[in-house]
Amino acid sequence: MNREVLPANHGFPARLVVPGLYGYVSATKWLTEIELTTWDAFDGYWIPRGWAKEGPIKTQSRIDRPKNGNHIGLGSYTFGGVAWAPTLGIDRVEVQIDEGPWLEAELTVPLSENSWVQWAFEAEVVESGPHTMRVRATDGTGETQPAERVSPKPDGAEGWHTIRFVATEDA
Ligand SMILES: Nc1nc2c(c(=O)[nH]1)N[C@H]1C(S)=C(S)[C@@H](COP(=O)(O)O)O[C@H]1N2
Ligand SMILES: [Mo]
Repeated sequence: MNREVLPANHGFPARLVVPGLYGYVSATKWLTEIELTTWDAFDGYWIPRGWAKEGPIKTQSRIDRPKNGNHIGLGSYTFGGVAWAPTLGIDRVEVQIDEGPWLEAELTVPLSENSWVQWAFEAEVVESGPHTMRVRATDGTGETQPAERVSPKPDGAEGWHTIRFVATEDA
């Protein structure tokens, strides 16, 4: 890792990472034994515990700036966060402030279709008081992440990340 022998706390002697799959079905580490079997004949550790056998990473996006509950000043503000859709890539990220229109954020150039993409959205905050903000991403196939919330179990969370922030004159 980083051109050095894999350290024990990162999984020595072997670390398996499969792009596009959640860790629980792909990120084996601290390998002690390999058994040759078939997909149907074997269930990994988490499967009998109620998690799905296949765990493709879902298209997701997140608001990091501001944090939920933050106070921000009136005037120009750069909202920001990340989005990811391995192995499809991120096509676009849109944000919605209060009940306004969905507007496209700017994206950084991703390292690959598998990597997280940073997004930024500059806006003029003119109304003081509480506001709501939502974000949603669209992947390389044109599919937009679903609005409805779904819990992580059994195969990954869904829903549009939503935060509240307060605009004040003296933040
Ligand atoms: N040996 C071993 N490998 C494991 C696990 C574990 O408990 N033991 N947990 C898995 C889960 S659930 C995840 S999310 C990833 C986390 O990898 P990380 O250390 O890079 O966060 O490792 C996976 N590999
Ligand atoms: Mo996990």
